[in-house]
Amino acid sequence: MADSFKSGFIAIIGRPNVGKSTFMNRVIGQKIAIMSDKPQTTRNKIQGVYTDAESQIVFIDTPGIHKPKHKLGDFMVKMAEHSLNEVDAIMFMINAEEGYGRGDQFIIDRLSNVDKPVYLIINKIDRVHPDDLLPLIDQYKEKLDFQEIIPISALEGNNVNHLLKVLKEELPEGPQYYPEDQVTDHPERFIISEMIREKALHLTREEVPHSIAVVIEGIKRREDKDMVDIQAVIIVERSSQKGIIIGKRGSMLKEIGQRAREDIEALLGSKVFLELWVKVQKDWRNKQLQLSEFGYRD
Ligand code: GDP
Ligand code: MG
Ligand code: K
Repeated sequence: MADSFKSGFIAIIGRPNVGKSTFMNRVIGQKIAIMSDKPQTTRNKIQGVYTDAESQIVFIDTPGIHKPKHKLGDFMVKMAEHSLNEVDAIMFMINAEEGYGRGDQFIIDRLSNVDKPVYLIINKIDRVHPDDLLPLIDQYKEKLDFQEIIPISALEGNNVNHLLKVLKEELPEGPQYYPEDQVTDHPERFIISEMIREKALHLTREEVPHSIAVVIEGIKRREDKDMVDIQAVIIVERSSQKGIIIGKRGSMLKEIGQRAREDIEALLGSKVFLELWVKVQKDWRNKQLQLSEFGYRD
């Protein structure tokens, strides 16, 4: 490994059908393509991990940043802005064939609250005459101060290597977060854990400290039906806190689970079976460093 290995997180955002999945497929390759064929992947927030000899780029799709079909609430929008502030750079992808639209305005409004470099990626340039790009560029330039504007064709590959090179330059020096052969993960884990944590704090009227943690131990979509199984553990530091969260004959934990499940179902767009339990673990914050997952970096 080179001694100045670079790594980081890049959010890909953009309206549906602009070519985000196509770009991921091209960059990450075959394995992710199989997943992206499923219609729910766009709601699934898959992330792709690109690794080469000197860098690792973790691409994430940010829930709540796209104009929602139904109202997901302020919480989601806040979470989306929060997670955009956690990444190293943002790729805002548009379709060269289309003009500026309301969906873009929604995204640009979110982006204007975010203090990270934003790259405007104009995709599908194979479909337009080069002369048509300039007015489009001018139109978007007015809306936001982009770090750079890069036209590509995700389908045919034009300029994709250049884009990767530019993105790599944006990344800080850092570790390899994921093994080379791991190309996807569930970035929605963090949001799901925050949803559960929020319910726990709210329903116990904050009788437990904010430092409680929720760790998602498993997320799996059932093959045969539209159902996602999730196992999560609420970690507290004292057994008295465990008692509060479990409640009388488990009533509190049941309520937390029920409310969290409703939010998670809205997030994932499918039914959820949520298993929730509570564990006492002293000093868990010190152990936090061992959790390399995105979202646990304070
Ligand atoms: P997403 O919803 O943003 O993930 O968009 P997809 O990657 O699913 O792409 C939507 C459609 O646009 C698909 O039919 C792709 O084949 C097509 N597409 C994506 N990128 C390009 C491109 O660079 N050129 C052309 N001509 N079509 C593209
Ligand atoms: Mg897609
Ligand atoms: K996607």
